Amino acid sequence: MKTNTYAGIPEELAKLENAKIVLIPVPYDGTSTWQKGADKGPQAFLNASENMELYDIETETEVYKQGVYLAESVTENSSPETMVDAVHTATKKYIKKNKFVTIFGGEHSISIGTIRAFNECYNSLTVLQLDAHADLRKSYEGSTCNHACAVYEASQTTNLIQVGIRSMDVSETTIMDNDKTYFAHEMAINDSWIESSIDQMTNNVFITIDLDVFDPSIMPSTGTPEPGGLLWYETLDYLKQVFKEKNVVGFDIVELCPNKIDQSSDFLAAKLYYKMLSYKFQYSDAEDDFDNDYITKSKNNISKFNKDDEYEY
Ligand SMILES: [Mn+2]
Repeated sequence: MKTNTYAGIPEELAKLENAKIVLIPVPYDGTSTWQKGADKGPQAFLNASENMELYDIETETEVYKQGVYLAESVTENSSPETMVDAVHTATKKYIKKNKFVTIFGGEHSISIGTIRAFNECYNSLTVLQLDAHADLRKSYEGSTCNHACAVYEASQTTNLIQVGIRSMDVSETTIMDNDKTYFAHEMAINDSWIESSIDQMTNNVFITIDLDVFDPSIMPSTGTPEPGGLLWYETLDYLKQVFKEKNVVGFDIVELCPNKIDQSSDFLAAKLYYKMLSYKFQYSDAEDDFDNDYITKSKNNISKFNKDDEYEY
């Protein structure tokens, strides 16, 4: 896959030593239960990115000038567990190189590895999950690393906030924290979720976006589409606010399941990724040094998130 630079940017800006941003593709689709194809997501995303204008009108910036290094794809797929380990290792490696680390999947199980890495490098981590599905099962089809379990570990070890949820199994109700869950049917009639969810975030926020959080009318190319999802501008307004008020330490985008006939979803994913980078670096000059402020915590940070940590900076 690694034949070009991200979005066709000049090679000088794509070198690891010059880049503040790292993009790790994870073309993994080992546990999906409905439509297969999330393994094709990263390539479709990269193809769409190459055909995208690189000036962001809204922020009046060209964020690619901060430098984007396209890392080697994580292709380990002998088991869900070894894939998660490989994603964890790659993510942590680049966090420790003081980069702004982003990951493009692949199905949602890859986020078990990305979240674990960020949680080991940041105190009081909030995980903001935008998703149609709760993904809170402790294990599914014999594995704790199934896509249906994507945020179970995060629910136990981080300050997990779930936004856009509209599909779940009754067994997940016992794990879900209702105070920190924003259901799509409620969001549709009352926009208090925006302020309320941001108030619940600690300063360090990792964002995991399952593209099925969007309405299938604008994002049909995903493994498990669900009606009643988020639209483009409300999502951007929300993300813009999160980036402005919090220290977003990284993000992943998952579950692009490309469709040869309609490529608009690939472009939505490409634009979403670029918008998020634009919001992150909106106020920093390309010449400014970047410090991602990571810390090294004890390796197995599996203690339950401390409620006293909430709202603290
Ligand atoms: Mn998901």
